[in-house]
Amino acid sequence: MTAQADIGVVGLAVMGRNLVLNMDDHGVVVSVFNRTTSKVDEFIAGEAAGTAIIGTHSLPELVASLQTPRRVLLMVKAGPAVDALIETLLDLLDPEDIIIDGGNSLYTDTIRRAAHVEAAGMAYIGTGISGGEEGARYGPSIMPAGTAAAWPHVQSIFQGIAAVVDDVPCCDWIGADGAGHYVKTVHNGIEYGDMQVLAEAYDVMHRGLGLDHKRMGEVFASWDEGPLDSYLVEITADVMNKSDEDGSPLLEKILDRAGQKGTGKWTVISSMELGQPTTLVAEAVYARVLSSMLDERVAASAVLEGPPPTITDPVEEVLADLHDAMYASKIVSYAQGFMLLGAAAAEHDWDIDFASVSSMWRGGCIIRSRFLGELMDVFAADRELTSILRSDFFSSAVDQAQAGWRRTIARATAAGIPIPAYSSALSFFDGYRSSRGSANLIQAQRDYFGAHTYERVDRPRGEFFHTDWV
Ligand code: NBP
Repeated sequence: MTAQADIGVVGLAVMGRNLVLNMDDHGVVVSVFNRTTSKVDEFIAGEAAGTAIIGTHSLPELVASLQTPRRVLLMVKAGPAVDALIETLLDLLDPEDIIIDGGNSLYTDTIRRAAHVEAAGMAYIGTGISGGEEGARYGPSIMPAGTAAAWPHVQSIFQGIAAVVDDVPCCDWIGADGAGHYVKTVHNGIEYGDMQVLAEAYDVMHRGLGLDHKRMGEVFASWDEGPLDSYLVEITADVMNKSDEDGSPLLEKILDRAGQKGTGKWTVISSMELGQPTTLVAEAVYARVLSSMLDERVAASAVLEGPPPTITDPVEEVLADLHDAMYASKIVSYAQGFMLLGAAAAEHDWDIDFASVSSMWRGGCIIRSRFLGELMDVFAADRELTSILRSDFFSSAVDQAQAGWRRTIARATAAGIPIPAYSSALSFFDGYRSSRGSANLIQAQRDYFGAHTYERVDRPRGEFFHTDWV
């Protein structure tokens, strides 16, 4: 086999196939391999017919087809398959060659793998790729990190196939080892949050106000014209308008039992480990967990009473407030997500540029939105900013939305409609803006039962006191 391909891709499931076709569209010569080799033949004879894509039937054949430095992109199921492929490739590749993992790997696995591959003299890139099938085919958001020396060898390929917003590709170098997969994980966590704030708006409109699906579709479509303009709001409007075969709204035929694959949970676990209050994502994950306990909920609904889920205030007022509740909650969620990124960057010594991350998320990925452009501007104006809530733009946006946000929570709570994302975001906001809260009592209790000591407001920080409380 002649070494003619620019990059080899292992894994021809939905993501791998579409990325390969995208690369081919951009003049990149790709050779491909899949464990089940019949899928290589089907791909070459089918979707890839007439392209320059090269099919191979073994990893040695794939490696032999590549120009040096060899670039091998793994697009396989995250987990042990990645480790097994790396071990085989280390025997086949030369120093300076590059192994790239484009799956949804856990960032701690990527840190371990990067060290392992670099110790063998090769380069390792772990990259988040967002946007699903459509993004992979026509322009995803790509978040690569790892061996910095490898970036110039993949930059033109990655930036060439990525989504583009305002002439800027939604792909840039994130940092060392697991930084790219970490950024992708937080992206997915934020995605859980964005979906939850939309689900809560639907519940308030549907059960609380009794709006029909056409009207709800119009409300979501109108929100897509303003500061909430985003892919997820747009598709939510489409979902409202979709009818089943009998003409009734399809949405009401779907079991309210949400699935999850783990990246939201990883975000929350990491936030706990790093001591960061990423509360809205946590509530979004827990809301999915509670939703999945369907039998338990059905049994509980037979014995537990609550108020009728009816909101009787004027519809237009409720909708205007609901919009503000969504917007303010979303601002808090992104503030929390970037605080988490900042803590992870400090912990792992990653030099993550928040303006660049916001820019990369503006296109190609599920959370793409107008909001991310504003976020990018805020971070670009102040590279030291730790929380967007302290920026002029977002503090004034929250200020304007605050009254409607509070009224929405009051109405939903009085009507017994769960709004964990809105209310946890507001509790965070109220705690975050308080220079004195209630943790003095926690410290007193801890000192009472466990002699854990406390600091005093009238003494320098770092001096600890214990009281004999009885
Ligand atoms: P899947 O995650 O469904 O994985 C299927 C691929 O992995 C097939 O090519 C399969 O080969 C291969 N594979 C498996 Br499973 N075990 C293997 C092993 N031990 N050795 C070699 N190959 C193995 O594919 P996907 O949905 O295209 O996703 C690929 C990656 O991208 C995943 O990490 C996923 O989390 C991530 N991702 C997916 C999406 C999405 O929307 N689907 C979006 C963003 C990121 P086979 O054909 O022989 O079984």
